[in-house]
Amino acid sequence: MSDHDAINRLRRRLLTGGAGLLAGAGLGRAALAQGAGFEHPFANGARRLVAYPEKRPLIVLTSRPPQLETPFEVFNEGLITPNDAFFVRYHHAGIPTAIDGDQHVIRIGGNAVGKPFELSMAELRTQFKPIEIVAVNQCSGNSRGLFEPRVTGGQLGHGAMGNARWLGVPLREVLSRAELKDTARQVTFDGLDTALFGGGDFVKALDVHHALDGEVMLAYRMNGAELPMLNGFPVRLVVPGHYGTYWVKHLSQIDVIDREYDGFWMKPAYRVPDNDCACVEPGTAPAATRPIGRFNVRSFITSLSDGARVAAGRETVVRGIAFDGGQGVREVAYSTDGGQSWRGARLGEDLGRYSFREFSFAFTPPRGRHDLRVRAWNRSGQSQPMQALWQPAGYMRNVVESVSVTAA
Ligand SMILES: Nc1nc2c(c(=O)[nH]1)N[C@H]1C(S)=C(S)[C@@H](COP(=O)(O)O)O[C@H]1N2
Ligand SMILES: [Mo]
Repeated sequence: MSDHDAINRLRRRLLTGGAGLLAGAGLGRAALAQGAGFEHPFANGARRLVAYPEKRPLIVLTSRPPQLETPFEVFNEGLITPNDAFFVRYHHAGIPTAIDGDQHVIRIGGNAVGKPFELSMAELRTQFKPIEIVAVNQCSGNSRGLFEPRVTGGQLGHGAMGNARWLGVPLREVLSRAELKDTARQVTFDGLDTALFGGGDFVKALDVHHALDGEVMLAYRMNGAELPMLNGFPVRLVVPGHYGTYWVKHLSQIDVIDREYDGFWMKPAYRVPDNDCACVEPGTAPAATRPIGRFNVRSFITSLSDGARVAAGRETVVRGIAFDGGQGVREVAYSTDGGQSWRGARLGEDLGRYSFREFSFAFTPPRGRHDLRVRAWNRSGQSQPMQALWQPAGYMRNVVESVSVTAA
């Protein structure tokens, strides 16, 4: 069987096995039967684990549209998040359930191009030189469920992120065929999903100089395979170092325009307080906002979960991951006494400055409870706050997290 047949078979499987599940009134019976319980460490944190098409059982936030979180243990299995474990985020219930990858085209236009054109997937694959970047995709609201005081929006744990090897064509190369005018100011991106129950179509925008940076890409492979349907088959935008909201899936329309785009999903949605910390006093509203941008610095212990038991008096190697918005991780420090004293962790394999970076440290705990914390710095010296920052949308949590373990 050729690669092509295999892919078609996959799409058909999705259509028959998944259409009812995805487009119907919610979860199918087959999926429900697999549903085990899962509890986030915050009020109303009870979730179900369900296997959607092309996915292993993931933590369900909503079923229509599907919004799925990666169980945190997955991040301890390796630096790359497998496609079948990669989180899923949609805004609208009108998601595509079957796409013929060979018929799909991206329309390129807008009032600031001299030459609008249509690009087929075959042209995208064969007429350009692809690039590959390992990059983290993280939802702006990752970890939102932990905000204090609580905020509205999807109550997520830490699983709305993932790290993958993306293969695709730099947007710059594609747009070079469109003869951009001097008036070009922003580029907008639209995908095949539609708003079934109101709310504007999900359209995002980047400034033209960002869109043309040679790294923003039209990705058609993820970890050596086609994109899973739920992660944007057959092509999505990858915006390295930037929050997932810009990574438009099932990309179908790109417009270069002569103004700042002000559609709902750029304004008022997905904005952060326009100051250095992107934060405000808890419970207050920001005076001014800007569109959310790059990731701040984060780090997580992955090999031990909160409440874990470890052997007293024996060396335990603790592992974890750190990442930032593209400077790259320079240093990770760890504390085993709740943040009173810190030492340097060992950094592991470097898959590039947009990737998760592994770290580890050895710890020989005496009997009792230990509050483990990790804190990362990037190459420009930015780090993580010891006290959580707050903002009304619940974006950009990056406080130093605490993992409490008991040695016995
Ligand atoms: N077409 C489309 N693309 C989209 C979205 C969407 O609702 N529709 N959501 C965005 C948001 S907010 C995030 S966090 C990422 C999530 O990517 P994933 O579902 O592949 O994990 O997709 C982005 N791309
Ligand atoms: Mo998101």
